[in-house]
Amino acid sequence: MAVVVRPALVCHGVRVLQARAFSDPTSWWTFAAIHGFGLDRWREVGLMPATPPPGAGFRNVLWDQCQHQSWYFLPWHRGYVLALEEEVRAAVVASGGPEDWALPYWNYFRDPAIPPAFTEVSTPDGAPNPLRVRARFGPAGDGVIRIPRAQINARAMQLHAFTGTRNGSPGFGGLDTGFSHEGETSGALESQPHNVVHVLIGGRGVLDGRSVSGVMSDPRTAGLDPVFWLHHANIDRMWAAWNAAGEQDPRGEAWLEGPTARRFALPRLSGKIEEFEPSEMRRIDDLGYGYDSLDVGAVAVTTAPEGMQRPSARKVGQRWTVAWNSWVRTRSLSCWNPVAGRTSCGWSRRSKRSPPASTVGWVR
Ligand SMILES: [Cu+2]
Repeated sequence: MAVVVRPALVCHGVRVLQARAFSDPTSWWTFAAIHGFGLDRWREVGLMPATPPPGAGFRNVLWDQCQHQSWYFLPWHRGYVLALEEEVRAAVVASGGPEDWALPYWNYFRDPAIPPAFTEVSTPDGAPNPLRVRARFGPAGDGVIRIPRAQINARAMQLHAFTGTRNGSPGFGGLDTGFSHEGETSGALESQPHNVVHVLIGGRGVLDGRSVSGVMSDPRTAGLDPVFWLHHANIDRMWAAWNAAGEQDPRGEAWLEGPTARRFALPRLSGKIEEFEPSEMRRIDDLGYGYDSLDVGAVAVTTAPEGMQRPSARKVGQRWTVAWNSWVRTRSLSCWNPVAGRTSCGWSRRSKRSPPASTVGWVR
C-alpha cells in the first residue's frame, strides 16, 4: 500500500512543534537545542523564539548533546531523528494524517536540488512556509540549494571497520571517544557526505545586511532547519545500507552502552525524558522502520546494489507528491501503536547524570 504524504501534513507537523514554547521539551526549539544551542547564533539567523528558555536543570540534561567526531555520531543521531519523527507523526496523526507517516530522506546523490517544499515563501494557504529558513544560502551563497555532485562522495561505504584508528583510517563510524559534542576527527561517513552537505546547504550569505553563516553550517543552529532531518534520514539510511551489506557495528560495551560521563537523553511521546544507548539503535527493524531502498545511488559504492536491497514485504511506501519532489522513505509498523498513541519500543530509562555544555563548528 502506498501512502501519499502531502507536504501540507509535514508543514502542519513542523508548525505544531514550532508553536510550542521554548520551555516545552517537545518544541521545535528544544529539539534544535538538543543538537546545539548558541544564543548569538540563534539571534543572528533570526530564529530565537520569543518564549523564555527552560531552566538550567532541563538544559543540562537535554541541550548540546549532538555527537560529532565520535563513534557515537551514528547511534546518537538515529535516536535524535526518531524522537523528532515521533513527535511530528503525532501531530500529523492528530490532524487526520496517516498513522505510518515517516520522515522522508533526501538522497542528494540522486536529486541534487532541494525540493520546492523547502524553499517556497508561503504554503498554498498563504501562510509562511515553516519548511523554509531564510539563512539557508547554498554553495554559492545565493540561496540556490543544489548539491554539486563532484563535491560529495560515498566512499565511506567501502570501509569495513566501523571504528577508526588515530593514525590510520577514521573508520566508517568514527573514533572511539567518550561523550563527544566536538572533537578532532570525523568518521568517514560523518565527513562525507554528512559534514560536506551541511556546509553546502547552509553556506554563507547576507541576512538583513549582515554576512552570516547559514543555519545548516553550524551544529549550534543546524537542527533549526527542517531540511536537517531529511539530510540525517539519508545518513541514517547509509548506515543501514552499510549494515545490510554485512558490515558490523562495534561489539564492545564502551560503544554499546554509550558514554558514562553524560548519558544520551531525549524527550519522548510518553512525556518523559528518556535515556538511550547505542545498543538500542543498532537495528532499524527492531526500531520499527525501514527504507524503501538502501541503494545509496552513488557511483563510488562498490558493494553490489542488490546486496544492499532489503526485503520489502512488510514495508509501507510513503511518497511526496510529484510537485513537492519524490524522495521516499518507508517505515514498518512493528513498534508503532496508534491506539496508545506512542511507540512501544523500549528505550532504556536511567537516572540522570550531569553534563557539560560546549559548542562545535563546521563553519569554514
Ligand atoms: Cu548533521
